[in-house]
Amino acid sequence: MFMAFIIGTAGSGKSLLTAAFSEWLKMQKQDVVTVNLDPGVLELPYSPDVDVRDYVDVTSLMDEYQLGPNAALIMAADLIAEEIDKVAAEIEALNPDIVLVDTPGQMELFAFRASGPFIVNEITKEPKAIIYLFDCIFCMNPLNYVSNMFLSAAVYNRFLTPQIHVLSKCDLLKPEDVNKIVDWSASPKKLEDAIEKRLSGMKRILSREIMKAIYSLGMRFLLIPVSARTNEGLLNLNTALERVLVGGEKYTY
Ligand SMILES: Nc1nc2c(ncn2[C@@H]2O[C@H](COP(=O)(O)OP(=O)(O)OP(=O)(O)O)[C@@H](O)[C@H]2O)c(=O)[nH]1
Ligand SMILES: [Mg+2]
Repeated sequence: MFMAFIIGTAGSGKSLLTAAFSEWLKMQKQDVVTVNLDPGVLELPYSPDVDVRDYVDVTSLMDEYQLGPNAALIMAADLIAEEIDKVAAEIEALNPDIVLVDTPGQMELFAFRASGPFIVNEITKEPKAIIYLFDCIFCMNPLNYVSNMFLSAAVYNRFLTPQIHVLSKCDLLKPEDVNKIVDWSASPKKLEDAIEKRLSGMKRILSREIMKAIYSLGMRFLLIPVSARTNEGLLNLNTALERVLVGGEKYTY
């Protein structure tokens, strides 16, 4: 069994990608299961096979402990960690070859609290990967792009798990803009040129130095443009995932 955790900032397209990619994998005759780890979500664009809302109810936490929505979500994140054995048992009973895990809307709840890495470690000992989403709408400008690189590096630092980088919602940009962002991701020189050209003052200096610091650590963020609306790029995403998880083989025979 292989597991991919889909992580990204709020609204970056995690849930719709879980929906589109799981359907695409099913069409390729792959044996896939979807898991919803977002306790606060009201509606999902797919029917999760395993749903953390069966274990943790954010509305009752708000009522019972007189919490606001964010405090209740923090509490929920910690309670999920306590229930993770049951979630893992449900997944194991389904015995799929590949599991797609949709993570909570607020990335910091999952990535920057102790419970997230605990959940990723405990849910399975099988090979796993993270699919990190760069929301294309926030990548048009080199300043935002570098901020997203920084966040992505921070996520890597938390999980130390193989990470694949996706430029999500690419149907919303013109192809030339998608190519430009992909070029930045492939070539530090092109990103540096864009920083020099389009930013000034402190923003230019900070963006350039953050970029250099990340590259000097050997981290690379080659982006795969994907649309969960048109299914563009799902094949490339799958190839990258297969390479990381199964050495280029299929998950299911
Ligand atoms: N055009 C387009 N819209 C998308 C795509 N993916 C997601 N969206 C839209 O972006 C919004 C957020 O998508 P979600 O899939 O809910 O994103 P999310 O990261 O799960 O959001 P939270 O869990 O609330 O943080 C929705 O309105 C989606 O319809 C895409 O590939 N193309
Ligand atoms: Mg979501």
